[in-house]
Amino acid sequence: MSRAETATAGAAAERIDMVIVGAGFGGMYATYKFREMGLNIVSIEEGGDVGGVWYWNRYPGARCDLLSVDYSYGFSDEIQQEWTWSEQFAAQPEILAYANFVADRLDLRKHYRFGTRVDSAKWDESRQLWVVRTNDGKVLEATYCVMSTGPLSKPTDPDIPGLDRFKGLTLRAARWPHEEPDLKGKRIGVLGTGSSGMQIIQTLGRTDCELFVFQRTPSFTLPMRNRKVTEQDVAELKANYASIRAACKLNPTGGARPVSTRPFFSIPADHRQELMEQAWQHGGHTFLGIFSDLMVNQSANDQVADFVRDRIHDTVDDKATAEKLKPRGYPIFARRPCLDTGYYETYNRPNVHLVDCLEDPIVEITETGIRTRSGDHQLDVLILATGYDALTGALLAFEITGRDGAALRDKWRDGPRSLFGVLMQGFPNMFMTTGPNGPAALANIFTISENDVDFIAGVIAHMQKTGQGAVEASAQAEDAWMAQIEQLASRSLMLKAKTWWTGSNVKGKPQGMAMFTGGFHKYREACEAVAANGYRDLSFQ
Ligand code: N01
Repeated sequence: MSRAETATAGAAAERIDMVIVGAGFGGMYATYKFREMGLNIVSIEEGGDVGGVWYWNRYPGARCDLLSVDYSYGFSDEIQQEWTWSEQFAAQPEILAYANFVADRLDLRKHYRFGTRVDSAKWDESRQLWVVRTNDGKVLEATYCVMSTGPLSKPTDPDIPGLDRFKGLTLRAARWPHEEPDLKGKRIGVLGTGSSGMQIIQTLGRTDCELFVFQRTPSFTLPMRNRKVTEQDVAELKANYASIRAACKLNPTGGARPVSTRPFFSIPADHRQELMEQAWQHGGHTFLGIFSDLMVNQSANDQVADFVRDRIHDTVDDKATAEKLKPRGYPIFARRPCLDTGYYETYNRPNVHLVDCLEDPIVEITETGIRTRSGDHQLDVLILATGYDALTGALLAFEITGRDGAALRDKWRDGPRSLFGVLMQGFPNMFMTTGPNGPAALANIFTISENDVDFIAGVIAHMQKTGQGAVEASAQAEDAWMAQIEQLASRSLMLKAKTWWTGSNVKGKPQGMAMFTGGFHKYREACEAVAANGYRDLSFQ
């Protein structure tokens, strides 16, 4: 198909086969895959270049807490052979360099319109195409839309009065400036102690500044124990990529980390202790994989949480501070676990001060700092690491209108609904990658993205072969998938925490587990089963 100009509501429209939204790792792979299929594509990205979250999140200490080997594409052997990671857990500059390397290697940039936002996408039933309007006044008319907008791309500001009043420098973890701000010798307040906040705190805490940590809910964190990748590691990795990638597809995490089949209480108490000690020393997410039932057995979960609380007690010199840092009242791993490098040790430094906002709540932000119930904390810089309107936020940020004028916002009023987080009933020819009802943030984003894009490519190839113009999830298949998500989640302890996983971090957002908790391997099997039965769960026109 070739590009052509048509007229839509007065604006000249560009007719293409597919619009892809996002230049994160999902959107980049989609851009490559659908170009290779011969589709005429335009990819849109709000940021100035490729990288998605890694383009925006340039805060001090930003680093991935998944192993580099997992956090990379497996679809191209050339790419995995040509690229060499320097650390087991890569830092943001190296991940961004990887995104740029892939974009150069596959010549992806020529398809992108950077610095551009989608304002609306509307399905035109009579012409069976999407009319997509962007903030530069342009109109695209596309047979297919692929939304690779990312589960964590719409940051949220804290709901605290006075945020606009602060006269010092306000920085957001998720929108960190490209020019490094001068923080030397400053009085810095950090709001938020999730993965972003912790990385900032452990990094800035070691520099020349006075750091005030405003902690509401303490998070659990495990030692990362990062190290440089050796020449031998690289040789082994490059020789074994094929089997590693194949194993990832069979793994609930979509990654290489082993996952135990042993329930906690099936193991003698002294051996359990030994396993936890070993996993703690080994570092990374190993700890998560040593028992099979941590997310369904509260007593097992309590004992593992106690083990971690004991490590906090051992590490933090001031025992009153240690008590404040100990997470309580929710199961360990029911909020996304962080991996740190000396996070708790940071609080042994004289320039790092913990403000416990459960005991001493924030009242307001003033011109000169943060006022808590006990008094004023004077600050030069305020860093917001206060999280995201996750999973659905980026898609609901603009207007998506499906068949019969139905708004996505209405369809998702009580929470997101779709088949696999990929297709939606009522929204023909619109696809998502790492969408909200897939494993999204619970498994490796690369493995999911590759699975989703390949699945969509299969659907489109089937449509081309059978001469179909439009596809969506059948109502029955979507309902069955959503029922499975609900049933799996009802057994899990994940619903017992206040977290972005369940939408409870955003005021007014529908609450509940929107993600598939059955593991990446089961998710992949479900997608493959639909393809294997000739896509009968989908509805074609
Ligand atoms: O966000 P979060 P994040 N007053 O939602 C606090 C990925 N990620 O950006 O829990 C006071 O986890 C809030 O407190 P509370 C990863 O998947 C990965 O850190 O609501 N505090 C919480 O402490 C991660 O899970 C990497 O009580 C307020 C914090 O802000 C996800 O991104 C690195 C507040 C938000 O924590 C999100 O992590 C970074 C208020 N009014 C991120 N409002 C790696 O790979 C919010 N908070 C390492």
